[in-house]
Amino acid sequence: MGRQPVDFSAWLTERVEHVENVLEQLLPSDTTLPSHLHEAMRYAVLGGGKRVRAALVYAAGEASLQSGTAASAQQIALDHAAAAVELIHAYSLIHDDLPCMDDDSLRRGRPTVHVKFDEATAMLAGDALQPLAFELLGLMPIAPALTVQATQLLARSAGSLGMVGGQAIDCDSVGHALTIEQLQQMHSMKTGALLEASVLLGGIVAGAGSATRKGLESYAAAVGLAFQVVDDILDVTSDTATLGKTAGKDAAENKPTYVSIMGLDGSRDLLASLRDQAHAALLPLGPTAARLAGIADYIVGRDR
Ligand code: GRG
Repeated sequence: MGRQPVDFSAWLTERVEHVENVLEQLLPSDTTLPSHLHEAMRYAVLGGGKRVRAALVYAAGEASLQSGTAASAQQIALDHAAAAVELIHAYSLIHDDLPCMDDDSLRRGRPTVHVKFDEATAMLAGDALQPLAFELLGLMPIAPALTVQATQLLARSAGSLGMVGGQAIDCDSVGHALTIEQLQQMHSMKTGALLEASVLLGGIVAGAGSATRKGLESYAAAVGLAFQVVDDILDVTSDTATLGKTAGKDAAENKPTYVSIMGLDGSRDLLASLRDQAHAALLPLGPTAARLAGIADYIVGRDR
């Protein structure tokens, strides 16, 4: 992973393919017992997904490297960190789609895991992806102190003070009016925490100093929120075929969203200001942060 002078979309395509291969190799094979469980884990993780979180890990790594080019140990560590966040994300999607949560039958344009397999297998596949993510962090060939920081960060972002806590607030809020502050709190935990952790993991693995970490944190907060604002807009403006998941669910379930609270125009204005915030946060990092800037634009402009 050097500073290839390729444009952003070529870089992103290459990184998405790369992490797909990494995941393919790091997941247990579907011939390993219990093969049904491993088949479900592979089905959930492989063959779909924008891989935004993995791209954030790699881009933040690139922005943080001292020499500009990752040594091979750092490349392996970035691969493991990128795979780990995608595994946690895949587990969250499996569980979110279960009948006891969102009860959805379509994800990434395919039947959800409990529909393709069964509910117990889907639950166990999600359960098994979590420890695998932490095992991958434990295998990073970097200074143990950095591995400890990375592990603590991922655990905190995924747990009750992060993603799972946000999901709990979301479950409790259906049918209730939320203020914009409450909505923001819920999303910063449910979706923002793992996106932010992805950025910081890339920085930690690449040995970012405190000034760089500060810039990454501020960038990550803006991008994490922007991701959710786009998600709310797309739920209203896009369709099921394009999204690969059921469109229009938020309104159908009377869920509070940015669009329901601020309207479409207000949500788009917020999005534009979050993109400006993300770009401004990267200024002190200089040209090595170009990929992160590209991801901010990609997230704001995405159509699925
Ligand atoms: C069930 C523990 C537990 C947590 C679920 C993140 C989450 C918490 C649920 C996902 C529900 C959802 C649709 C949230 C909106 C934002 C979001 C995370 C969308 C899906 O992420 P993408 O668009 O998905 O990055 P791909 O398929 O591209 O990886």
